[in-house]
Amino acid sequence: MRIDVVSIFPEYLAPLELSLIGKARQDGILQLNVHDLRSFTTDKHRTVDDTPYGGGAGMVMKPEPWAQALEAVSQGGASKPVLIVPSPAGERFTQALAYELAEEQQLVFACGRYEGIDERVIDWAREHFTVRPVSLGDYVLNGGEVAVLAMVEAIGRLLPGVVGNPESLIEESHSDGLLEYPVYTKPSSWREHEVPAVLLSGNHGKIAQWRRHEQFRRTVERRPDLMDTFDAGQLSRADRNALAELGYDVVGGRLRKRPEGGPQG
Ligand code: ABV
Repeated sequence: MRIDVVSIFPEYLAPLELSLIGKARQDGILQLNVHDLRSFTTDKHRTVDDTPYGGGAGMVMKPEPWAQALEAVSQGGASKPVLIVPSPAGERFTQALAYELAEEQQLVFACGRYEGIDERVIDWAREHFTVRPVSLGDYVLNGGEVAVLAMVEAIGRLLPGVVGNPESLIEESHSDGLLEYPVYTKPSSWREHEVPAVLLSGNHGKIAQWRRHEQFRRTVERRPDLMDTFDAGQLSRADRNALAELGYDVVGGRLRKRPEGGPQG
């Protein structure tokens, strides 16, 4: 995969030289280039922003340096590259979107600063790219760079050969719509806190069932919104019993929360 990142703070992307993503670059699995937007300006002051038409606070990124940068990075390739524009006004970045983007030949990330990029860049870019404004979550950063660090890591680790043991990709939080179960290592007793006895039992059926129950328990507690969209169509009797204890019944392949104080609650 080829990834190009355009930013006025290319040094912000330095962590992409480290760890698994850095290794993927060294191994040639990932070809990642970071570009300084200012190198595509032509004026003496290397200006990238200007005041907003219509008034208001802050500055807007000028269109021409962006057009020059995006033209420079989108040379060649069989398919249109995907242009990802981090923005609190974008669609949510999810594990499902990470899997989808991991299939692309080329991704280009456009890191905006100030109040945003002149919207005409987004319109013009649709001729050359598949444009995806993407949000990491409902909070505001100073620019897209930190969002790009997160997205490149989430996408890069899905490329074949980046994560050493592919099995560790399978059982992760969010892959099956539930949060991950808690994990423990030695010693079995630590500062008067004990590892749950079932994990020391050697009974792998019971361990799998306990972990599944913990996934449900955690998801109910921390992310009840995920229970509403969970695919409950193919659950085992043990799963349905665990969910009943947590106050959820299966109705038409979905989970339905039993009214507080109702039967089984
Ligand atoms: C991009 N906040 S993504 C540019 N959550 C500026 C702010 C910002 C992003 C996000």
